Amino acid sequence: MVRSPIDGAEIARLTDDTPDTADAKIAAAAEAFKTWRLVPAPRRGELIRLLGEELRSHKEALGKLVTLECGKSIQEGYGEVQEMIDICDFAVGLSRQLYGLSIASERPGHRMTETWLPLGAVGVISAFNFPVAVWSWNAALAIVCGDPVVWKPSEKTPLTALACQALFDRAAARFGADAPFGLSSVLIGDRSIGERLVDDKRIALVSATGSTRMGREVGPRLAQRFARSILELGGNNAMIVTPSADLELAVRAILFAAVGTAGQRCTSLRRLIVHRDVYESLVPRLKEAYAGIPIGNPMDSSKLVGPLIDRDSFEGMSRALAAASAEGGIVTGGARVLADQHPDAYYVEPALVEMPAQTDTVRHETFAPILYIMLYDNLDEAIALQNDVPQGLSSCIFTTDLREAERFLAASGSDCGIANVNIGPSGAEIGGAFGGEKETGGGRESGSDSWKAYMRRQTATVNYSDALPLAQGIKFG
Ligand code: UN1
Repeated sequence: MVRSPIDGAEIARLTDDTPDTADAKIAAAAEAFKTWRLVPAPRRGELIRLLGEELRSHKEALGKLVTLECGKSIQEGYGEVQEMIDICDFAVGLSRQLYGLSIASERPGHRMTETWLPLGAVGVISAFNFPVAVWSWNAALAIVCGDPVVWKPSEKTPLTALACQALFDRAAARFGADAPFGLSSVLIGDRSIGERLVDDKRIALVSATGSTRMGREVGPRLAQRFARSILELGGNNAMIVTPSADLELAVRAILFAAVGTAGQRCTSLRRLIVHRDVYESLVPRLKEAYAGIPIGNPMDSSKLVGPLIDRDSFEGMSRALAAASAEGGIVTGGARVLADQHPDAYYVEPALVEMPAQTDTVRHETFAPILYIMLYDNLDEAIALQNDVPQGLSSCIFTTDLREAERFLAASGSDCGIANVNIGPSGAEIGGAFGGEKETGGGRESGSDSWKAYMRRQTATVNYSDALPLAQGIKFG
């Protein structure tokens, strides 16, 4: 049963895949690989171009479905579909740029190259909070790289996944007969279906987005069978606000990053590290801005904060606030609202928590709109605090001082996969590689050269001479 977090009402009932139907989809993907890998990459790009067209013409409907199913604001629902369109455009260009290398051989009459070849069927496991974009980052690249995709969406958001599959099927029908059956499919079900995907030898790579707890299970299972993984796990993203920061800009960035998507992005701002000299001018402004945030039905475009995904999530938030307050935190906000109108939905006031130190609760990722605020006196201390968490996804500094900005980006600066200056930690563009270090899992998706993870590298040496010189000058016989 699928429920909308907007009011808790049932919106659909779906039949789960059985072990047999899941097996058939994985088998079809493995079979599809045999022909799809031979289709020229620019032609594979044409399919993704058509998918991009479908997404463009259905942006509004799919954006609304995203909002209905996961509860993010309608602007962010549309933004998520735009992110899918962007990655399709990127992948189409990429389909003509899967460049290898030509390497100088030490042997006369020899030529060395490095070529990128299709890898095999790819499994995608995605979370509820970006129910469609994360699939598209993986699928658009994988398909251009020659790999079929089997997608296991979150149990909380299967409808948007089926909608994407329907759009893909339309694009494939327009593309023609060289799009094989099984090139893209969706597995509906609980974690046992996900486990089948992870453990199946026919799946060459699994790209999994979710909690660190999930990654700790998926990672070793894949390693056990020497399969590849792309892990996008928890984040605990911070902003350092320095004395020279443009505070007006900082407040706006904090609001979007900390309360957007009701704090349920892996890139959401969770920690604010504020210099003592600006603490008194920033924190009261922030409290004032928080007090005016419109909370409510995310389909109403005047509301910026929608509901949490479910009751568990609300309970997790309440537990974290109670723990932070027991550790000396001063909590502003955090109460449940609109409970009379929506007894089965969980709308909350975003919370600010002024902390005396970076405690265990702060170091833990709670997937809810809680922003912990801490003080600092010098930049080294602030960077140390920023890095002293288990996660390493995104980070940022607000400063107009060039030296501070560069120190933050240097080898001894932020240890995250994403480090921004005068921009919040969330809302990355698709052109860059997306992902992070430490317990975030180390994977990279989306832009830059992330495509290489979906291909196998082949080093080839061709001897066009009539001699057989050995490398390293070895004489053999
Ligand atoms: C996620 O929350 O899993 O940078 C992905 C961002 C978005 C993607 C978030 N482009 O916030």
